[in-house]
Amino acid sequence: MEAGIKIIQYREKKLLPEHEILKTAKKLKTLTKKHNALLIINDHPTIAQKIHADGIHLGQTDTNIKEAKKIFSGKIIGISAKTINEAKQAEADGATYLGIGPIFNTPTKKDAGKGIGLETLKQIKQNTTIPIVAIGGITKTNARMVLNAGANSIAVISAIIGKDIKKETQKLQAVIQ
Ligand code: TZP
Ligand code: MG
Repeated sequence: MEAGIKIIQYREKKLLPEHEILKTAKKLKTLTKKHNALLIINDHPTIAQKIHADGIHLGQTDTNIKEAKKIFSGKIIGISAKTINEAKQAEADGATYLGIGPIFNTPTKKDAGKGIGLETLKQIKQNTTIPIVAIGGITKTNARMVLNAGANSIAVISAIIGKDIKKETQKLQAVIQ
């Protein structure tokens, strides 16, 4: 966040006890608030509610978006999509933004499937109106192309994690500004 990251998604895929996830989520809420960033919680609606997260991110097989809208009224609801139809449906259901990807092949998410590519991203952009957050295999080398293809913003894991996060984030910022 010191390097200008505006949104953090807490993505906890390990089978941790709920109180552990809650503890980390609370810490992240304090940190993001301090830095004027938003906190989105992946997969854990109850925890998102408990810590008053700014929003929730759901996959195609997670909590039904219509249900989520009742619980998270007024909050950000992001939906993952990898096809035009999924994206259009998510928008029609009331998603706040679309998480589109993987754009490129990535080893970070084993079950993500093959990268959908920039052409599909472009087509999804042409068929939807809500903001697109592109994810999957995005680095400082291809980030500009992803934005040019229609993404409003990018989400990254391996491009910054396990490295000098601040430095790598600044490099990314430099190519996307
Ligand atoms: N969803 C689609 S790809 C992906 C997620 C969570 C992983 C992105 O990780 P990386 O390291 O930025 O490719
Ligand atoms: Mg999920």
